[in-house]
Amino acid sequence: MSSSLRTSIGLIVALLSPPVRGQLSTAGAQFWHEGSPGLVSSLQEEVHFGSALAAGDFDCDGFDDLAIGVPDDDDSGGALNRVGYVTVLYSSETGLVAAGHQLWDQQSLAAEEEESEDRFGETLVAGDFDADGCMDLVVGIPYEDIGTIVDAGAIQVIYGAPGGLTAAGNAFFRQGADGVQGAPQAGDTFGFSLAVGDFNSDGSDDLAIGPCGRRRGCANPLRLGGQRPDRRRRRHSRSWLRAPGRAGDR
Ligand SMILES: [Ca+2]
Ligand SMILES: [Ca+2]
Ligand SMILES: [Ca+2]
Ligand SMILES: [Ca+2]
Repeated sequence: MSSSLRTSIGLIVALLSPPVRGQLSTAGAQFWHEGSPGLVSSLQEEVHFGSALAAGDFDCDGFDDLAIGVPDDDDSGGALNRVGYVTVLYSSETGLVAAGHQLWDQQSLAAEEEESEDRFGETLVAGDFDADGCMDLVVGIPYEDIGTIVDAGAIQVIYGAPGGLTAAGNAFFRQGADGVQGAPQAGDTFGFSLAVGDFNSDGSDDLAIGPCGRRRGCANPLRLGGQRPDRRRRRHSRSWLRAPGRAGDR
């Protein structure tokens, strides 16, 4: 790997805690990148693998797993630029493993189309919004266009389950729909920042979504805790993305 390529593709280093309490160590550290052995994605330049990360036990097996944003990945053989996707690595007692990893993008969730400059996975956060004990994943799509409104932004929620993150019940949120306040405007970049907390102390996680545009800098807390959003209006996945994943340019 050339030094210039090394700096442009993005890399993940996972440091494991040794038995000594309270210390991180490079002993047993793992090194992941696009094209790592066992991953279906191939090594490409300037995809920014790992520019967003979120950890959580998505398959509820007691080991924390890792979601990795790859927001500047192209798709459709390069016809679409910077659509983005998310790789999810699952863990075992030896650390993160490639086996069973998942790729998620807007094609696999079918809530919205893939378009150039969506940057799916620009931001990530994990929380247990339906309080089932499995962590769920929120994917920010801050450059999603809503109709002709450029870069209005949106988020995608993917729920955890004993078999891993599942497209079943996945939810797409944007401003001005499904109870989310505000109207989407060009450049709002809704979903550019995300935070999880139990804001109403009911035992299930809630989600805060910002910034609602750099001009206003507001937050638009959206409570997702307690129960799943209304699924009747959601379209479900077209495909299950456990490895070997989908065909394409990855
Ligand atoms: Ca796990
Ligand atoms: Ca899109
Ligand atoms: Ca959950
Ligand atoms: Ca709550």
